[in-house]
Amino acid sequence: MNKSSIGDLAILGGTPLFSETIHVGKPNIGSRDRLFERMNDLLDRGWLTNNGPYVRELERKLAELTGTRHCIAMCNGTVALEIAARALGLSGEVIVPSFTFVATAHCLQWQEIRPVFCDIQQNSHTIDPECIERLITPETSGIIGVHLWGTPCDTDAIAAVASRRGLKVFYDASHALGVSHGGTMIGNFGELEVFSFHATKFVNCFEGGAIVTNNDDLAEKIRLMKNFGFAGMDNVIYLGTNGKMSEPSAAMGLTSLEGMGEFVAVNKANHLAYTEHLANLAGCRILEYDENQKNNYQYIVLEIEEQEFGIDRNTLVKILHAENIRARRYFYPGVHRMEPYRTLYPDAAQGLPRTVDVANKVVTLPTGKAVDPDAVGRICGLFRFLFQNRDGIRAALKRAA
Ligand code: T4K
Repeated sequence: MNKSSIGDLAILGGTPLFSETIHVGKPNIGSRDRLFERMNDLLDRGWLTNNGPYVRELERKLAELTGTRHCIAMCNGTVALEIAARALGLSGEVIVPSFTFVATAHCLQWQEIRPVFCDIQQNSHTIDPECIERLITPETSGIIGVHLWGTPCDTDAIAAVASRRGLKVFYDASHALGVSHGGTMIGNFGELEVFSFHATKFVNCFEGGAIVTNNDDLAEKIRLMKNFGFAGMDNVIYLGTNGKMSEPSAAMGLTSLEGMGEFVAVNKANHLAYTEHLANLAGCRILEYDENQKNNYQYIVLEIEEQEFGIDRNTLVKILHAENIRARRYFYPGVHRMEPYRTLYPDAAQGLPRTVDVANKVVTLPTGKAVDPDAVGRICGLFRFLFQNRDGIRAALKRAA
């Protein structure tokens, strides 16, 4: 039911717009029959992990999709990032954006490499190559770019800085499976790229990740590293860890990959519906994708300008949650304002004005197969109602506080 008066808002005691909560990050479930077939098959086979046939098939399919020479599947994206940094021999300082999921920085700090936080470009939310240049010191060994929301970084500018200053570059492509950039698939930029297949990603392995690269030696090293350094039975030739993906995860991944075309179509239709419904709504900008490239449309990202919209982002999120719309403030407050970074590098915010600004106004809205155009229409109808009644709502919330 749509809202007709301010008192209808759930935050003020009205009935929530949705009787069941709709989440950002609700997993896309592909064919259950195919998944259960694969589960039965792997149980019958009695091969549950350690480079099983489903993991190898998933690696082949991901390499094919990204057009890369090698894909190494892993237990999750975070371990893949840690292994990536280690395989590239990064040390000292590495330049990363602060506006990202905390794992991008943790993968460095975990192995005592200092993440040096870099600002983002205002429109794309990706790392700003000009800021990178200013942060380079004699201790800098590399750069991690993040294709945030599936929006590719400015890879040409980053490659130019890196080659001028002798730095290694890799990309956290956790959000960017199936995306192309200048006609080249994500997976082919930098020394390597890392994907996440966490349950909340549009293609998922329950938990999972992968590194793709076109470098044969690097791929070999990564394969050893993710399997304790084993080069064959009883033969350890390298320091390694356990980064292996299990067969049930690969079974989910293969099933999810088969549904990818459908998931992208649903995400694209939802993105279009949000864009049309929110067009011309003051103070509400939806992040666009480059329609000349391949996109996965897995995030619906809004920037809320309080002055124009009339309601600040944090209050908006509380209103949405009361209506059973579990919107998220990704990636608030910025990694530099989380521990241990806040304590270790208290001055970092000074160089990050755009990160702080964007982190204070972004909200991500539900999409994926759990959301249909009707739900998008109702969510956007609520946004229009909030905008039209902004003064009264602010006053009513103040009285209720
Ligand atoms: N780099 C980047 C840029 C990343 O975004 C991520 C992960 C990584 C690296 C690391 O990759 P992994 O090591 O995770 O493979 C979630 C995910 O846990 C995380 O994977 C993801 N980024 C991040 C953006 O989102 P939280 O802390 O928001 O998770 P949580 O539990 O609050 O769930 C998010 C929403 O999804 C909730 O509204 C509920 C819904 N949900 C979640 C799960 C797990 C479901 O509906 N079903 C589910 O099974 O981090």
